[in-house]
Amino acid sequence: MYTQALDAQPGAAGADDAEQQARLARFQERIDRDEKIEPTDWMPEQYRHMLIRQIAQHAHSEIVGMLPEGNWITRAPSLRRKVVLIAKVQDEGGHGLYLYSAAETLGVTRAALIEQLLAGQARYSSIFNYPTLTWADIGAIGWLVDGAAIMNQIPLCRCSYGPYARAMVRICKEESFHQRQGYELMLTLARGSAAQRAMAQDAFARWWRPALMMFGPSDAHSVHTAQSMRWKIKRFSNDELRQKFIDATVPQAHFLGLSIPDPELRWDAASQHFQTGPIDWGEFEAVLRGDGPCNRERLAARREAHEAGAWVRAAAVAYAEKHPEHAPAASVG
Ligand code: FAQ
Repeated sequence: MYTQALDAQPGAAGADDAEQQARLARFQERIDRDEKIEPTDWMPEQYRHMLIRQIAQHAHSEIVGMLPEGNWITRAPSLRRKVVLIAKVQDEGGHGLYLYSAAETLGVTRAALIEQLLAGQARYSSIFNYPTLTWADIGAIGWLVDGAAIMNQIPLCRCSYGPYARAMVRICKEESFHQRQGYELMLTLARGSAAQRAMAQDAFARWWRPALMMFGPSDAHSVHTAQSMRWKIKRFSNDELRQKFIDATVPQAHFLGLSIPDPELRWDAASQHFQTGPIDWGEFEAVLRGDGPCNRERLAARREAHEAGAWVRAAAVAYAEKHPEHAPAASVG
């Protein structure tokens, strides 16, 4: 396993200071040359922790993110919409699995990460603590939440850590399909009856600001951005990505004929960007503290699913013990 190589690497404590500095400098040179860092390569402990933190949060977000949309699978208005929604929710589950696997290459186990999530000790994206009240919310999530996810995640395909970057390539392709299905759903509603247009407008009004918050705190308050960008984990700051998303999304809203739920939104000719009114960071912090509209409900649903799935895990272990010849190659040894 990759983790054995990590265990064997010399720790900072035992290394002579000058040697450690030289090693850190060589590591940074590799990053600056845009070389990929692979699991068996030497890496600073802080780099490894930074990646585990971000990849785990990302994986948890995908898994918890299945819940708001899963809520509408039984109520999708047509067979076609139901099939598409089931496929999308399954994709999110798959993304979680690729990401937990990427995190495992850094020396943590998926079981430990899931335990942290269920214990309420892990972060996942703020956006999934909002409710899906109407069918139009499914369109708004695809258009705005997947749209924001793509804006944030395309640069992660060039992240310096190989396994994360490679996982993101496929994830981004699937997220693009998700975004399009959401936009197509909104377009159908926007071109539908007055009641459908009102439903689309209402969903847009509720999801717009939480979608802007997905990009994280403003650059002035972001704890990790500077180091993360030096290590080319993040390629753009939170505010840069938020602005790209706003500039891409406002014309899409205009095309749909929806009004932007922000009276202060305006085109700024000098900067050539749309400017929004202030973001309610108090609300963002409340959601991160666990006091968002659905935080408790989401964790309760994950715990229930985990307990209900105990027999599946037990059966898988029993099967693996009976049939070691079927074990995946990566887990042997
Ligand atoms: N929610 O210093 P920064 C998706 C935390 S996937 C909750 O700026 P960083 C697909 C942050 O962790 C969506 N917490 O941190 C989908 C840190 O806390 P810590 C998830 C947040 O890491 C669609 C603290 O605030 N995407 O949508 C949030 O440099 C539809 C300080 O922040 C990813 O995870 C937040 N919004 O930048 C699925 C992408 N923002 O750890 C289903 C990868 C910040 O010190 C349906 N992640 N925090 O306790 C990233 O790009 C980064 O981690 C950021 C945050 C940009 C999220």
